[in-house]
Amino acid sequence: SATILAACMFGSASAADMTVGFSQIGSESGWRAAETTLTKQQAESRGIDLKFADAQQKQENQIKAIRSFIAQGVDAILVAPVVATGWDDVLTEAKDADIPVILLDRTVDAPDDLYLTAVTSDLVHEGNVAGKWLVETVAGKPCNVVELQGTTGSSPAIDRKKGFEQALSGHDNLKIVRSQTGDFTRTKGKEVMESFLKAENGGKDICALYAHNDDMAVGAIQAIKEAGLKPGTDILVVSIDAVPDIFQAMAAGEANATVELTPNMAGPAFDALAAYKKDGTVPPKWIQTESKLYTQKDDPMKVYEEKKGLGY
Ligand code: GZL
Repeated sequence: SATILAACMFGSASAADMTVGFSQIGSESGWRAAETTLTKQQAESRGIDLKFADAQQKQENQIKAIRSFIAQGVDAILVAPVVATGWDDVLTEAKDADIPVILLDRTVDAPDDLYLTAVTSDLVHEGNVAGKWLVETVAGKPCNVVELQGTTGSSPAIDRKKGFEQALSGHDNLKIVRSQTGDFTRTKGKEVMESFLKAENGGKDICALYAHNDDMAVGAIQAIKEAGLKPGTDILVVSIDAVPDIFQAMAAGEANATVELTPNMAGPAFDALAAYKKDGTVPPKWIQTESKLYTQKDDPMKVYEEKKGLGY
């Protein structure tokens, strides 16, 4: 847009004089809510005027919001894309309006010249870390696994499933016997886990739960307890995000492992944007955030306290 052009021509501009539109998925999980909080804090601390739009997990609302940001002539747009497909047209409209788009925490199946960069973790790797932990923990014993998938068609649901299955391949003692979406929410995670328990001999035939995020795991833990079983011992629980509540569950012996996903995707995004605006520095197409395994051995209540201050 004109502002970016001017800044490129005269340099010296920082992010401070930018207006940025943020199309957020919704607040389906504790992690998502923390990402929103941190994005607003990061914008505030950098003097960025952030226009925020919550899509209630509907792609059509995200597309509407992006079109409105284009009409407003914002300097840049952040998008956390709820699903991976269906973005080509609206991203082309942003490109034609010379407005850079940055993807947060999820990717899209679209030509990569339609966005400036994507700030995400390695979602396949996260599933792989979770799967490897389970392989090592069951150590060759037969183990029927149930899987709570993330939002259908989202890149985390696709990639976390892929990574987990890669880790289990070659270990025939581990079998995924049920797999269904819990849409990344506690409520749906509990509901679907209740159906898994009923379908698997009251849960007696289930050895482990793999949930694509901690919120579904926390809902499932409730269902396991209501079925009279002990989560964390009768049924192992491994998930992803490392939100505070999973560490409380770990401290209570009700969850076993989680793979950390930072909710601060906006920091690297705004840094890339400021450099791009200041002197046209083009960032890599993928800015990867770290993934770290936490287990009950990692002093869960200490981690809980640390996390409570970080946007959660
Ligand atoms: C993953 C992110 C996922 C989180 C969930 O990058 O998109 O969305 O793991 C959230 O908690 O709903």
